[in-house]
Amino acid sequence: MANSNIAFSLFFAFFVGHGIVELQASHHVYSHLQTVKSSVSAKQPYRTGYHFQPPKNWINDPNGIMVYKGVYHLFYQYNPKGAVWGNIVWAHSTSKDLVNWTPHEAAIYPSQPSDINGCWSGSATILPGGKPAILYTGIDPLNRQVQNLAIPKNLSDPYLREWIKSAKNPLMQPTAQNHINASSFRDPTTAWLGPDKQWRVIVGSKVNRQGLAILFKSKDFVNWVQSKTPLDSAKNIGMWECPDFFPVLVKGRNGVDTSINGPYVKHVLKVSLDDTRHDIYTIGSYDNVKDVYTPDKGSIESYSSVRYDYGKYYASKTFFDNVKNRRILMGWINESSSVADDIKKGWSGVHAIPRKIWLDGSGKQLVQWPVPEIQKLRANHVSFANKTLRGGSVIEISNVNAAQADVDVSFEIADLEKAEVLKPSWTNAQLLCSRKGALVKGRLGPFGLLVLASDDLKENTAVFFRIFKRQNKHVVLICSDQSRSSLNQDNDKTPYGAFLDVDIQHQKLSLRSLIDHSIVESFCGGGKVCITSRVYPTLAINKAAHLYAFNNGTQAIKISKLNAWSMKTAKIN
Ligand code: DQQ
Repeated sequence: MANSNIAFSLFFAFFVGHGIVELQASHHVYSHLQTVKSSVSAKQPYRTGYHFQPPKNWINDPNGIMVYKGVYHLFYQYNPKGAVWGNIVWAHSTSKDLVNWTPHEAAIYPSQPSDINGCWSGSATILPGGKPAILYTGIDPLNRQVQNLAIPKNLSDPYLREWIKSAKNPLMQPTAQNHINASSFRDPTTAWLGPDKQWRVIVGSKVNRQGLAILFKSKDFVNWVQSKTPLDSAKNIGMWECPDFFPVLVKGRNGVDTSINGPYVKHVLKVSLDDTRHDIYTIGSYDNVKDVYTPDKGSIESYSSVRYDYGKYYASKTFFDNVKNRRILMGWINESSSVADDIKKGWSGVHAIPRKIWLDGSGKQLVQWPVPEIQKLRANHVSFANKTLRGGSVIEISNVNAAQADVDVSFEIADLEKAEVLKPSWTNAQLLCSRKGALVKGRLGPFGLLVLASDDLKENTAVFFRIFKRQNKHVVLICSDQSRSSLNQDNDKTPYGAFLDVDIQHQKLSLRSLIDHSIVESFCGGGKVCITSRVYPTLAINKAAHLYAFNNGTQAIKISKLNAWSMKTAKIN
Protein backbone atom coordinates (compact mmCIF):
# COMPACT_ATOMS: atom_id res chain seq x y z
CA MET A 1 0.00 0.00 0.00
CA ALA A 2 0.99 3.62 -0.33
CA ASN A 3 2.92 5.57 2.30
CA SER A 4 0.51 7.14 4.71
CA ASN A 5 0.84 10.67 6.04
CA ILE A 6 1.71 9.35 9.44
CA ALA A 7 5.19 7.93 9.53
CA PHE A 8 5.68 4.60 11.15
CA SER A 9 8.78 4.78 13.22
CA LEU A 10 10.71 1.59 13.43
CA PHE A 11 12.33 0.56 16.59
CA PHE A 12 15.17 -1.86 16.97
CA ALA A 13 16.06 -2.85 20.44
CA PHE A 14 19.27 -4.54 21.39
CA PHE A 15 21.52 -4.82 24.37
CA VAL A 16 24.35 -2.42 24.99
CA GLY A 17 26.30 -2.52 28.23
CA HIS A 18 23.85 -2.91 31.08
CA GLY A 19 20.72 -1.65 29.45
CA ILE A 20 18.69 -1.70 26.30
CA VAL A 21 19.30 1.04 23.75
CA GLU A 22 16.34 1.64 21.54
CA LEU A 23 17.40 2.56 18.03
CA GLN A 24 15.07 4.51 15.89
CA ALA A 25 14.97 5.42 12.23
CA SER A 26 12.26 7.82 11.22
CA HIS A 27 12.05 6.39 7.72
CA HIS A 28 10.41 3.17 6.65
CA VAL A 29 13.13 0.55 6.75
CA TYR A 30 13.01 -2.18 4.11
CA SER A 31 16.32 -3.93 4.84
CA HIS A 32 15.93 -6.49 2.03
CA LEU A 33 15.38 -3.73 -0.57
CA GLN A 34 18.14 -1.33 0.44
CA THR A 35 20.63 -2.66 -2.07
CA VAL A 36 18.37 -3.56 -4.99
CA LYS A 37 20.04 -2.10 -8.10
CA SER A 38 18.01 0.51 -9.98
CA SER A 39 17.85 1.15 -13.69
CA VAL A 40 15.96 4.23 -14.76
CA SER A 41 14.76 4.96 -18.27
CA ALA A 42 14.82 8.64 -19.25
CA LYS A 43 11.38 8.16 -20.84
CA GLN A 44 9.65 7.51 -17.56
CA PRO A 45 6.63 9.79 -17.26
CA TYR A 46 7.18 10.76 -13.62
CA ARG A 47 10.77 12.01 -13.88
CA THR A 48 10.84 15.75 -13.33
CA GLY A 49 11.91 18.39 -15.85
CA TYR A 50 13.02 21.08 -13.42
CA HIS A 51 12.57 19.82 -9.85
CA PHE A 52 15.85 18.54 -8.43
CA GLN A 53 16.45 14.79 -8.43
CA PRO A 54 19.46 12.54 -9.01
CA PRO A 55 19.49 10.10 -11.96
CA LYS A 56 18.34 7.19 -9.81
CA ASN A 57 17.86 5.79 -6.30
CA TRP A 58 16.44 7.16 -3.07
CA ILE A 59 16.86 10.75 -1.83
CA ASN A 60 15.51 12.54 1.20
CA ASP A 61 16.47 15.63 3.25
CA PRO A 62 18.43 18.56 1.78
CA ASN A 63 21.54 19.06 3.95
CA GLY A 64 24.23 21.66 4.49
CA ILE A 65 22.93 24.08 1.86
CA MET A 66 25.05 27.21 1.44
CA VAL A 67 26.60 29.58 -1.05
CA TYR A 68 30.41 29.52 -1.23
CA LYS A 69 32.47 31.64 -3.62
CA GLY A 70 29.31 32.33 -5.64
CA VAL A 71 28.44 28.62 -5.97
CA TYR A 72 25.33 27.14 -4.38
CA HIS A 73 25.91 23.82 -2.63
CA LEU A 74 23.21 21.25 -2.08
CA PHE A 75 24.02 18.10 -0.15
CA TYR A 76 21.28 15.57 0.38
CA GLN A 77 20.53 12.26 2.05
CA TYR A 78 21.04 9.57 -0.58
CA ASN A 79 21.05 5.80 -0.87
CA PRO A 80 23.66 4.99 -3.55
CA LYS A 81 22.47 1.39 -3.64
CA GLY A 82 18.70 1.43 -4.02
CA ALA A 83 15.33 3.15 -4.31
CA VAL A 84 14.33 2.86 -0.64
CA TRP A 85 15.88 4.55 2.41
CA GLY A 86 19.17 3.04 3.67
CA ASN A 87 23.00 3.14 3.27
CA ILE A 88 22.78 6.90 3.79
CA VAL A 89 25.53 9.24 2.52
CA TRP A 90 25.68 12.97 1.77
CA ALA A 91 25.41 13.27 -2.02
CA HIS A 92 26.50 16.61 -3.43
CA SER A 93 25.48 18.89 -6.30
CA THR A 94 26.37 22.50 -7.06
CA SER A 95 24.72 25.26 -9.03
CA LYS A 96 25.33 28.82 -10.15
CA ASP A 97 21.62 29.66 -10.30
CA LEU A 98 19.64 27.23 -8.07
CA VAL A 99 18.06 25.89 -11.30
CA ASN A 100 20.75 23.88 -13.12
CA TRP A 101 22.79 21.45 -11.02
CA THR A 102 26.09 19.62 -11.49
CA PRO A 103 26.67 16.38 -9.60
CA HIS A 104 29.84 15.63 -7.65
CA GLU A 105 31.08 12.61 -5.76
CA ALA A 106 29.43 11.99 -2.40
CA ALA A 107 30.92 14.50 0.06
CA ILE A 108 30.40 12.70 3.37
CA TYR A 109 30.10 8.96 3.69
CA PRO A 110 30.68 6.45 6.50
CA SER A 111 34.41 6.31 7.15
CA GLN A 112 35.08 6.67 10.87
CA PRO A 113 33.58 4.99 13.95
CA SER A 114 31.39 8.00 14.70
CA ASP A 115 29.49 7.65 11.40
CA ILE A 116 30.16 4.08 10.35
CA ASN A 117 26.46 3.18 10.27
CA GLY A 118 25.28 6.24 8.36
CA CYS A 119 25.76 9.95 7.73
CA TRP A 120 22.44 11.55 8.54
CA SER A 121 21.19 15.12 8.30
CA GLY A 122 23.00 18.29 9.32
CA SER A 123 23.79 21.85 8.36
CA ALA A 124 26.53 24.16 7.19
CA THR A 125 27.80 27.19 9.10
CA ILE A 126 30.06 29.84 7.61
CA LEU A 127 32.81 30.50 10.14
CA PRO A 128 34.77 33.78 10.35
CA GLY A 129 36.92 34.25 7.27
CA GLY A 130 34.18 32.68 5.14
CA LYS A 131 35.18 29.11 6.01
CA PRO A 132 32.37 26.55 5.81
CA ALA A 133 31.96 23.87 8.46
CA ILE A 134 29.42 21.06 8.50
CA LEU A 135 27.85 19.53 11.59
CA TYR A 136 25.99 16.29 10.86
CA THR A 137 24.59 13.27 12.64
CA GLY A 138 26.60 10.08 12.49
CA ILE A 139 25.37 6.64 13.47
CA ASP A 140 28.09 4.98 15.52
CA PRO A 141 28.94 1.26 15.94
CA LEU A 142 26.37 1.00 18.76
CA ASN A 143 23.80 2.62 16.46
CA ARG A 144 23.75 5.68 18.70
CA GLN A 145 23.11 9.07 17.11
CA VAL A 146 26.08 11.43 17.63
CA GLN A 147 27.12 14.78 16.15
CA ASN A 148 30.21 15.18 13.96
CA LEU A 149 32.19 17.94 12.28
CA ALA A 150 33.58 18.04 8.74
CA ILE A 151 35.48 20.86 7.04
CA PRO A 152 36.58 21.36 3.41
CA LYS A 153 39.95 19.93 2.45
CA ASN A 154 40.69 22.72 0.00
CA LEU A 155 39.17 26.16 0.57
CA SER A 156 40.31 27.39 -2.82
CA ASP A 157 38.00 24.87 -4.53
CA PRO A 158 34.65 26.66 -5.02
CA TYR A 159 33.05 23.23 -5.52
CA LEU A 160 34.24 22.00 -2.10
CA ARG A 161 34.63 18.49 -3.46
CA GLU A 162 36.55 16.99 -0.57
CA TRP A 163 35.76 17.06 3.11
CA ILE A 164 37.87 16.13 6.14
CA LYS A 165 36.28 14.86 9.30
CA SER A 166 37.45 16.02 12.71
CA ALA A 167 39.61 13.51 14.56
CA LYS A 168 37.70 14.61 17.66
CA ASN A 169 34.39 13.25 16.39
CA PRO A 170 31.91 12.72 17.87
CA LEU A 171 31.68 16.22 19.32
CA MET A 172 28.28 15.74 20.95
CA GLN A 173 26.99 12.42 22.14
CA PRO A 174 24.50 10.82 24.52
CA THR A 175 26.05 9.85 27.84
CA ALA A 176 24.83 8.37 31.11
CA GLN A 177 25.10 11.89 32.60
CA ASN A 178 23.27 13.98 30.03
CA HIS A 179 20.30 11.59 29.69
CA ILE A 180 20.07 12.26 25.96
CA ASN A 181 18.03 9.66 24.12
CA ALA A 182 20.61 7.81 21.95
CA SER A 183 18.07 6.90 19.29
CA SER A 184 16.54 10.39 19.09
CA PHE A 185 19.37 12.87 18.89
CA ARG A 186 19.97 14.23 15.44
CA ASP A 187 20.05 16.91 12.74
CA PRO A 188 22.17 19.83 14.05
CA THR A 189 21.19 23.27 12.75
CA THR A 190 23.33 26.00 11.27
CA ALA A 191 25.15 27.45 14.28
CA TRP A 192 24.91 31.11 15.29
CA LEU A 193 27.13 33.42 17.33
CA GLY A 194 25.92 35.06 20.52
CA PRO A 195 27.11 38.35 22.04
CA ASP A 196 29.54 36.35 24.23
CA LYS A 197 31.29 35.22 20.99
CA GLN A 198 30.23 31.65 21.61
CA TRP A 199 28.61 29.46 18.96
CA ARG A 200 25.20 27.95 19.58
CA VAL A 201 23.59 25.02 17.82
CA ILE A 202 20.43 23.03 18.42
CA VAL A 203 19.92 19.32 17.87
CA GLY A 204 16.49 17.67 17.54
CA SER A 205 15.44 15.16 20.16
CA LYS A 206 12.65 13.77 22.31
CA VAL A 207 12.04 12.39 25.76
CA ASN A 208 9.03 10.12 25.76
CA ARG A 209 6.49 12.19 23.79
CA GLN A 210 8.13 15.55 24.43
CA GLY A 211 9.88 17.13 21.43
CA LEU A 212 13.13 18.94 22.24
CA ALA A 213 15.60 21.36 20.66
CA ILE A 214 18.72 20.63 22.74
CA LEU A 215 21.09 23.60 22.87
CA PHE A 216 24.89 23.33 22.83
CA LYS A 217 27.49 26.11 23.08
CA SER A 218 31.10 26.27 21.95
CA LYS A 219 33.97 28.72 21.86
CA ASP A 220 35.90 26.94 19.11
CA PHE A 221 33.27 24.92 17.17
CA VAL A 222 34.95 21.70 18.38
CA ASN A 223 34.28 21.51 22.12
CA TRP A 224 30.55 21.74 22.73
CA VAL A 225 28.83 22.06 26.11
CA GLN A 226 25.18 21.20 26.57
CA SER A 227 23.07 24.02 28.04
CA LYS A 228 20.99 23.26 31.11
CA THR A 229 17.73 23.93 29.34
CA PRO A 230 16.73 23.18 25.77
CA LEU A 231 16.08 26.18 23.53
CA ASP A 232 12.50 25.01 23.22
CA SER A 233 10.34 21.94 23.84
CA ALA A 234 6.71 20.86 23.54
CA LYS A 235 4.73 18.09 25.16
CA ASN A 236 2.85 15.31 23.35
CA ILE A 237 4.25 16.03 19.94
CA GLY A 238 6.96 13.41 19.43
CA MET A 239 10.43 13.64 17.90
CA TRP A 240 11.64 16.96 16.49
CA GLU A 241 13.66 16.22 13.38
CA CYS A 242 15.64 18.70 11.31
CA PRO A 243 15.15 21.82 13.48
CA ASP A 244 15.92 25.16 11.83
CA PHE A 245 16.31 28.40 13.82
CA PHE A 246 16.78 31.73 12.09
CA PRO A 247 15.97 35.46 12.22
CA VAL A 248 13.64 37.24 9.78
CA LEU A 249 13.29 40.99 9.31
CA VAL A 250 10.13 42.46 10.83
CA LYS A 251 9.83 44.68 7.75
CA GLY A 252 10.87 43.80 4.24
CA ARG A 253 11.70 40.72 2.26
CA ASN A 254 15.48 40.56 2.54
CA GLY A 255 17.09 37.81 4.55
CA VAL A 256 19.66 38.22 7.32
CA ASP A 257 22.57 36.15 8.58
CA THR A 258 21.67 33.49 11.15
CA SER A 259 23.65 35.26 13.93
CA ILE A 260 21.75 38.57 13.58
CA ASN A 261 19.52 39.66 16.46
CA GLY A 262 17.85 42.93 17.50
CA PRO A 263 14.49 44.69 17.71
CA TYR A 264 14.17 44.70 13.91
CA VAL A 265 14.03 40.88 13.68
CA LYS A 266 11.79 38.07 14.85
CA HIS A 267 12.99 34.49 15.17
CA VAL A 268 11.53 31.39 13.56
CA LEU A 269 11.84 27.88 14.94
CA LYS A 270 10.87 25.22 12.44
CA VAL A 271 10.72 21.55 13.39
CA SER A 272 9.91 18.51 11.28
CA LEU A 273 7.41 16.41 13.18
CA ASP A 274 8.24 12.75 12.82
CA ASP A 275 4.72 11.86 14.00
CA THR A 276 2.89 13.64 11.20
CA ARG A 277 5.69 14.26 8.69
CA HIS A 278 4.84 17.96 8.64
CA ASP A 279 7.19 20.94 8.84
CA ILE A 280 5.65 23.28 11.41
CA TYR A 281 7.00 26.57 12.74
CA THR A 282 6.56 29.17 15.44
CA ILE A 283 7.51 32.84 15.31
CA GLY A 284 8.88 34.50 18.43
CA SER A 285 11.63 36.42 20.16
CA TYR A 286 15.06 35.18 21.05
CA ASP A 287 17.04 36.55 23.97
CA ASN A 288 20.60 35.63 22.99
CA VAL A 289 22.03 36.58 26.40
CA LYS A 290 19.81 34.24 28.37
CA ASP A 291 19.38 31.89 25.42
CA VAL A 292 15.63 31.86 25.73
CA TYR A 293 13.31 31.59 22.75
CA THR A 294 9.74 32.70 23.44
CA PRO A 295 7.16 31.99 20.76
CA ASP A 296 4.65 34.83 20.27
CA LYS A 297 1.23 34.55 21.84
CA GLY A 298 -0.85 32.14 19.76
CA SER A 299 2.24 30.71 18.01
CA ILE A 300 2.52 27.23 19.48
CA GLU A 301 3.96 23.87 18.51
CA SER A 302 1.13 21.42 17.94
CA TYR A 303 -0.08 19.08 15.24
CA SER A 304 -2.20 21.97 13.92
CA SER A 305 0.51 24.68 13.91
CA VAL A 306 1.23 26.72 10.81
CA ARG A 307 3.13 24.77 8.19
CA TYR A 308 5.53 25.63 5.42
CA ASP A 309 3.49 23.47 3.10
CA TYR A 310 0.16 21.70 3.53
CA GLY A 311 1.01 18.89 1.10
CA LYS A 312 4.01 16.63 0.80
CA TYR A 313 7.02 18.59 2.05
CA TYR A 314 9.40 17.59 4.81
CA ALA A 315 12.83 17.91 6.45
CA SER A 316 13.32 21.37 4.98
CA LYS A 317 16.19 23.71 5.70
CA THR A 318 16.95 27.39 5.07
CA PHE A 319 20.20 29.21 4.44
CA PHE A 320 21.15 32.86 4.14
CA ASP A 321 22.22 33.73 0.61
CA ASN A 322 24.58 36.65 1.27
CA VAL A 323 25.08 37.19 -2.46
CA LYS A 324 21.45 38.18 -2.97
CA ASN A 325 20.57 39.07 0.63
CA ARG A 326 17.75 36.59 0.89
CA ARG A 327 16.88 33.53 2.95
CA ILE A 328 16.15 30.44 0.89
CA LEU A 329 14.15 27.40 1.89
CA MET A 330 14.65 23.96 0.38
CA GLY A 331 12.62 20.85 1.18
CA TRP A 332 12.15 17.20 0.32
CA ILE A 333 9.06 15.92 -1.49
CA ASN A 334 8.58 12.24 -0.77
CA GLU A 335 6.68 9.84 -3.01
CA SER A 336 2.99 9.04 -2.56
CA SER A 337 3.32 5.79 -4.46
CA SER A 338 3.77 2.22 -3.27
CA VAL A 339 7.23 0.87 -2.48
CA ALA A 340 6.74 -1.69 -5.24
CA ASP A 341 6.20 1.15 -7.73
CA ASP A 342 9.24 3.04 -6.39
CA ILE A 343 11.42 -0.03 -6.86
CA LYS A 344 9.99 -0.53 -10.35
CA LYS A 345 10.81 3.04 -11.41
CA GLY A 346 14.23 2.82 -9.68
CA TRP A 347 14.07 6.10 -7.76
CA SER A 348 12.27 7.84 -4.99
CA GLY A 349 12.03 11.45 -3.79
CA VAL A 350 12.62 14.89 -5.31
CA HIS A 351 13.26 18.35 -3.96
CA ALA A 352 10.92 21.31 -4.11
CA ILE A 353 11.85 24.45 -6.03
CA PRO A 354 14.03 26.67 -3.78
CA ARG A 355 11.78 29.29 -2.18
CA LYS A 356 12.62 32.75 -0.95
CA ILE A 357 11.13 33.13 2.54
CA TRP A 358 10.26 36.22 4.59
CA LEU A 359 7.91 37.42 7.34
CA ASP A 360 4.42 38.52 6.32
CA GLY A 361 3.40 42.08 7.28
CA SER A 362 1.02 40.64 9.89
CA GLY A 363 4.04 39.18 11.71
CA LYS A 364 2.02 36.00 12.16
CA GLN A 365 3.24 33.86 9.33
CA LEU A 366 5.93 33.44 6.72
CA VAL A 367 5.57 33.99 2.99
CA GLN A 368 7.32 31.83 0.40
CA TRP A 369 7.89 32.37 -3.30
CA PRO A 370 9.86 30.39 -5.92
CA VAL A 371 13.27 31.99 -6.50
CA PRO A 372 13.08 34.29 -9.56
CA GLU A 373 15.91 32.34 -11.28
CA ILE A 374 13.36 29.65 -12.12
CA GLN A 375 11.69 32.10 -14.52
CA LYS A 376 14.54 31.67 -16.99
CA LEU A 377 12.97 28.32 -17.87
CA ARG A 378 9.76 29.98 -19.01
CA ALA A 379 8.83 29.69 -22.72
CA ASN A 380 5.66 30.01 -24.90
CA HIS A 381 3.89 32.65 -22.92
CA VAL A 382 0.09 32.40 -22.94
CA SER A 383 -1.90 35.18 -21.34
CA PHE A 384 -5.42 36.51 -21.01
CA ALA A 385 -7.34 38.85 -18.76
CA ASN A 386 -10.88 39.65 -17.62
CA LYS A 387 -12.48 36.38 -18.57
CA THR A 388 -15.70 35.39 -16.87
CA LEU A 389 -15.97 31.79 -15.75
CA ARG A 390 -19.64 30.99 -15.49
CA GLY A 391 -20.86 28.43 -12.98
CA GLY A 392 -20.17 24.92 -14.27
CA SER A 393 -17.64 25.95 -16.92
CA VAL A 394 -14.25 24.51 -17.88
CA ILE A 395 -11.90 26.28 -20.29
CA GLU A 396 -8.73 24.85 -21.69
CA ILE A 397 -5.47 26.79 -21.46
CA SER A 398 -3.82 25.57 -24.63
CA ASN A 399 -0.46 26.15 -26.29
CA VAL A 400 1.55 25.36 -23.18
CA ASN A 401 3.25 22.11 -22.32
CA ALA A 402 0.78 21.14 -19.62
CA ALA A 403 3.09 18.45 -18.21
CA GLN A 404 5.85 20.98 -17.48
CA ALA A 405 4.45 24.44 -16.84
CA ASP A 406 4.29 27.52 -14.64
CA VAL A 407 0.76 28.97 -14.30
CA ASP A 408 -0.08 32.15 -12.44
CA VAL A 409 -3.73 33.14 -12.18
CA SER A 410 -5.77 35.63 -10.17
CA PHE A 411 -9.51 35.57 -9.59
CA GLU A 412 -12.03 38.26 -8.72
CA ILE A 413 -15.38 37.65 -7.09
CA ALA A 414 -18.17 40.07 -7.91
CA ASP A 415 -20.62 39.27 -5.18
CA LEU A 416 -19.10 38.02 -1.94
CA GLU A 417 -22.51 38.04 -0.31
CA LYS A 418 -23.26 34.80 -2.12
CA ALA A 419 -20.75 32.87 -0.01
CA GLU A 420 -22.03 29.78 1.80
CA VAL A 421 -21.98 29.71 5.57
CA LEU A 422 -19.03 27.91 7.16
CA LYS A 423 -20.32 25.53 9.81
CA PRO A 424 -18.60 25.95 13.20
CA SER A 425 -17.47 22.31 13.07
CA TRP A 426 -15.61 22.87 9.78
CA THR A 427 -12.30 23.75 11.39
CA ASN A 428 -10.08 21.17 9.71
CA ALA A 429 -9.24 22.42 6.22
CA GLN A 430 -7.86 19.12 4.96
CA LEU A 431 -10.97 17.27 6.07
CA LEU A 432 -13.16 19.91 4.47
CA CYS A 433 -11.26 19.47 1.19
CA SER A 434 -11.88 15.70 1.43
CA ARG A 435 -15.59 16.22 2.00
CA LYS A 436 -15.95 18.98 -0.55
CA GLY A 437 -13.74 17.92 -3.43
CA ALA A 438 -13.70 19.57 -6.84
CA LEU A 439 -16.87 17.76 -7.96
CA VAL A 440 -18.97 18.99 -5.03
CA LYS A 441 -20.83 22.05 -6.26
CA GLY A 442 -20.86 25.14 -4.09
CA ARG A 443 -21.77 28.77 -4.55
CA LEU A 444 -18.46 30.67 -4.61
CA GLY A 445 -16.33 27.80 -5.75
CA PRO A 446 -14.87 25.35 -6.22
CA PHE A 447 -12.96 27.36 -8.86
CA GLY A 448 -9.33 27.10 -9.86
CA LEU A 449 -7.16 24.94 -12.08
CA LEU A 450 -7.36 21.35 -13.29
CA VAL A 451 -3.78 20.32 -13.89
CA LEU A 452 -2.17 17.16 -15.28
CA ALA A 453 -5.63 16.43 -16.69
CA SER A 454 -6.59 13.92 -19.35
CA ASP A 455 -8.78 15.26 -22.18
CA ASP A 456 -11.82 13.41 -20.81
CA LEU A 457 -11.01 14.75 -17.29
CA LYS A 458 -10.96 11.19 -15.93
CA GLU A 459 -7.62 12.13 -14.49
CA ASN A 460 -6.83 15.55 -13.04
CA THR A 461 -5.46 17.26 -9.96
CA ALA A 462 -7.76 20.10 -8.96
CA VAL A 463 -6.22 23.08 -7.18
CA PHE A 464 -9.09 25.31 -6.18
CA PHE A 465 -10.67 27.85 -3.86
CA ARG A 466 -13.97 27.89 -1.99
CA ILE A 467 -15.22 30.97 -0.22
CA PHE A 468 -17.36 30.78 2.88
CA LYS A 469 -18.65 33.32 5.34
CA ARG A 470 -18.58 33.13 9.09
CA GLN A 471 -20.38 35.90 10.93
CA ASN A 472 -19.31 39.00 9.00
CA LYS A 473 -16.00 37.63 7.77
CA HIS A 474 -15.05 35.64 4.71
CA VAL A 475 -13.07 32.45 4.97
CA VAL A 476 -11.05 31.18 2.01
CA LEU A 477 -10.36 27.47 1.67
CA ILE A 478 -7.70 26.24 -0.74
CA CYS A 479 -7.52 22.58 -1.74
CA SER A 480 -5.21 20.42 -3.79
CA ASP A 481 -7.55 17.56 -4.62
CA GLN A 482 -5.61 14.63 -6.00
CA SER A 483 -8.37 12.07 -5.53
CA ARG A 484 -8.72 11.75 -9.32
CA SER A 485 -5.04 12.31 -10.16
CA SER A 486 -4.41 8.76 -11.32
CA LEU A 487 -6.22 5.62 -12.37
CA ASN A 488 -3.63 3.71 -10.34
CA GLN A 489 -5.29 2.93 -7.03
CA ASP A 490 -2.03 2.18 -5.19
CA ASN A 491 -1.16 5.83 -4.57
CA ASP A 492 -1.96 7.95 -1.56
CA LYS A 493 -4.52 10.36 -3.01
CA THR A 494 -5.75 12.08 0.15
CA PRO A 495 -6.69 15.68 -0.74
CA TYR A 496 -4.71 18.46 0.96
CA GLY A 497 -6.04 21.79 2.15
CA ALA A 498 -5.57 24.92 4.22
CA PHE A 499 -7.33 28.14 5.10
CA LEU A 500 -5.83 31.22 3.49
CA ASP A 501 -5.64 34.42 5.53
CA VAL A 502 -6.46 37.03 2.89
CA ASP A 503 -8.69 40.10 2.80
CA ILE A 504 -10.76 39.23 -0.23
CA GLN A 505 -12.88 42.37 0.01
CA HIS A 506 -9.83 44.24 -1.19
CA GLN A 507 -7.46 41.69 -2.66
CA LYS A 508 -7.64 39.31 -5.62
CA LEU A 509 -7.18 35.62 -5.03
CA SER A 510 -3.97 34.42 -6.60
CA LEU A 511 -2.69 30.95 -7.36
CA ARG A 512 0.61 29.95 -8.94
CA SER A 513 1.24 26.29 -9.72
CA LEU A 514 4.54 24.79 -10.81
CA ILE A 515 3.59 21.65 -12.69
CA ASP A 516 6.30 19.08 -13.36
CA HIS A 517 5.03 15.67 -14.57
CA SER A 518 4.37 14.19 -11.13
CA ILE A 519 4.54 17.33 -8.99
CA VAL A 520 2.08 20.16 -8.51
CA GLU A 521 3.69 22.77 -6.27
CA SER A 522 1.18 25.54 -5.57
CA PHE A 523 1.63 29.00 -4.02
CA CYS A 524 -1.64 30.61 -2.98
CA GLY A 525 -2.34 34.17 -1.87
CA GLY A 526 1.09 35.35 -3.03
CA GLY A 527 2.84 32.54 -1.11
CA LYS A 528 0.96 32.64 2.20
CA VAL A 529 -0.14 29.05 1.74
CA CYS A 530 1.85 26.44 -0.19
CA ILE A 531 0.60 22.97 -1.08
CA THR A 532 2.66 20.36 -2.89
CA SER A 533 1.00 17.32 -4.41
CA ARG A 534 2.76 14.22 -5.68
CA VAL A 535 0.68 12.58 -8.41
CA TYR A 536 1.06 9.74 -10.90
CA PRO A 537 -1.25 10.17 -13.90
CA THR A 538 -1.58 7.22 -16.25
CA LEU A 539 -3.41 9.04 -19.07
CA ALA A 540 -2.39 12.68 -18.56
CA ILE A 541 1.29 12.18 -19.28
CA ASN A 542 3.62 14.22 -21.48
CA LYS A 543 1.75 15.51 -24.57
CA ALA A 544 -1.50 13.96 -23.39
CA ALA A 545 -1.58 16.24 -20.35
CA HIS A 546 -3.98 19.20 -20.42
CA LEU A 547 -4.47 22.31 -18.34
CA TYR A 548 -7.87 23.86 -17.61
CA ALA A 549 -9.43 26.62 -15.52
CA PHE A 550 -12.77 25.64 -14.00
CA ASN A 551 -15.61 26.90 -11.90
CA ASN A 552 -17.92 24.35 -10.34
CA GLY A 553 -19.79 26.87 -8.18
CA THR A 554 -23.17 28.28 -9.10
CA GLN A 555 -21.90 31.88 -9.13
CA ALA A 556 -19.78 33.29 -11.93
CA ILE A 557 -16.29 34.46 -11.08
CA LYS A 558 -13.75 36.37 -13.13
CA ILE A 559 -10.21 35.45 -14.08
CA SER A 560 -8.67 38.90 -13.81
CA LYS A 561 -5.37 37.69 -15.22
CA LEU A 562 -3.80 34.44 -16.29
CA ASN A 563 -0.21 33.90 -17.38
CA ALA A 564 1.07 30.47 -18.28
CA TRP A 565 4.37 29.25 -19.65
CA SER A 566 5.84 25.96 -20.75
CA MET A 567 8.92 25.27 -18.67
CA LYS A 568 12.14 24.27 -20.37
CA THR A 569 14.01 21.32 -18.94
CA ALA A 570 16.71 22.25 -16.43
CA LYS A 571 19.99 20.43 -16.03
CA ILE A 572 19.24 18.56 -12.84
CA ASN A 573 22.13 16.07 -12.83
N1 DQQ B 1 16.20 11.88 7.80
C1 DQQ B 1 17.55 11.68 8.26
C2 DQQ B 1 17.53 12.00 9.71
C3 DQQ B 1 16.37 12.92 9.83
C4 DQQ B 1 15.37 12.32 8.89
C5 DQQ B 1 17.96 10.26 7.97
C6 DQQ B 1 14.30 13.28 8.45
O1 DQQ B 1 18.75 12.59 10.12
O2 DQQ B 1 15.89 13.00 11.15
O3 DQQ B 1 18.01 10.04 6.58
O4 DQQ B 1 13.73 12.91 7.23
